[in-house]
Amino acid sequence: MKILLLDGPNLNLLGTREPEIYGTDTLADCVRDAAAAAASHGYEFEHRQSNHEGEIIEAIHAARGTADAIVINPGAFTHSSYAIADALAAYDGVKVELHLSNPSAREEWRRLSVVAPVVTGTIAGFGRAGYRMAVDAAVGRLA
Ligand code: CA2
Repeated sequence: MKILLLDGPNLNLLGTREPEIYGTDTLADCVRDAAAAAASHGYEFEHRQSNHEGEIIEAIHAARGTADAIVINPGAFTHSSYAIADALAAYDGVKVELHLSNPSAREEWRRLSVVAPVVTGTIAGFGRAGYRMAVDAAVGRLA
């Protein structure tokens, strides 16, 4: 049983700017929490971060038949990528959309998530803790 965590564009820069929105923790800190949560439930865990839409789509395709759940923070692709939404729609496992901030409480253009209609559920606004929560939610849905 395996959980795939995907992080989208610019999340590799986490902890370097806008701490009032995203906190001071790095992506490595978030990934460590998610990996520990997966291990605590007896799940294998893989993490990928990419700044490229096509690579994220390829990773979702590769998860078909190899991962039981995807936790994905698509970054700004959340608001624009019908291609990532289509790839997620073609994935039959559990899908958790994850955001550090609460995009609905920010600029108008962040209020639309084009992936929201094709995921199992969304966790947003809890910062670093959301990474652990998203893994717990995925495992809970799989159990
Ligand atoms: O709140 C989230 O997790 C977001 O997915 C983060 C995206 C943003 O476009 C979404 O609307 C919400 C931005 C990721 C960039 O993150 C950085 C954080 C700190 C420093 C630089 C980039």
